[in-house]
Amino acid sequence: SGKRLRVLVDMDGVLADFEGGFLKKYRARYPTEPYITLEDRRGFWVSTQYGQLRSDLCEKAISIWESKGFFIDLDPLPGGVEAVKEMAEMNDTDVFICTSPIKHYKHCPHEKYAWVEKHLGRDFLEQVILTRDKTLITGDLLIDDKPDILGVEPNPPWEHILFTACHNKHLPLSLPQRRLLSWSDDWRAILDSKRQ
Ligand code: DGP
Repeated sequence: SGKRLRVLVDMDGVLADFEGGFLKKYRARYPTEPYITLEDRRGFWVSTQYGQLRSDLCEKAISIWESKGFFIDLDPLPGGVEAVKEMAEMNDTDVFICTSPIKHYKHCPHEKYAWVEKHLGRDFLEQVILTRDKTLITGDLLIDDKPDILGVEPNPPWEHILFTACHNKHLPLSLPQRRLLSWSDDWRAILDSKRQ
């Protein structure tokens, strides 16, 4: 009974391993440059932390995700594809992948669609939302690894569930924010808590 539940699921850092893919390709392209281990990552913006390590490393970091093949080559994070598929099969549940493309648009938007087709199937392309402003999208839940999700709408309708990632795992949770520690955590209970 009640209305349908709408779940928005972020892509990079939630379904696709952006951080692992970045580090692997950065080290391959710049083998003699210093790097930041995933254990030492702090802050959402990779380029900011690399710029703090040495100022010229900011643009070297950016060059990695602006390269052809970066987004399509990202590995799925453990359990994410399976969880999203299961969610989509649940009664009274709509799932959308809600992801912000980078502004260097040459490869990223295309490869995000290609990644969804590859890992979730062609029919799942219907569920893709590309937006730079997630506050404009309506939903009951937004599962996202970015700690601060801001935009032009000051009161977004969704509850943000912070998905744990290397860059946010040390952050104190600003109550009443809830976390999903991984896709092994109880995401079904979080969905159930929002049902009427
Ligand atoms: P989303 O996860 O949907 O909020 O998208 C954010 C995108 O930005 C995602 O592809 C990761 C990427 N990203 C991570 N660090 C940086 C950075 O320092 N600069 C830029 N431009 N993008 C970054």
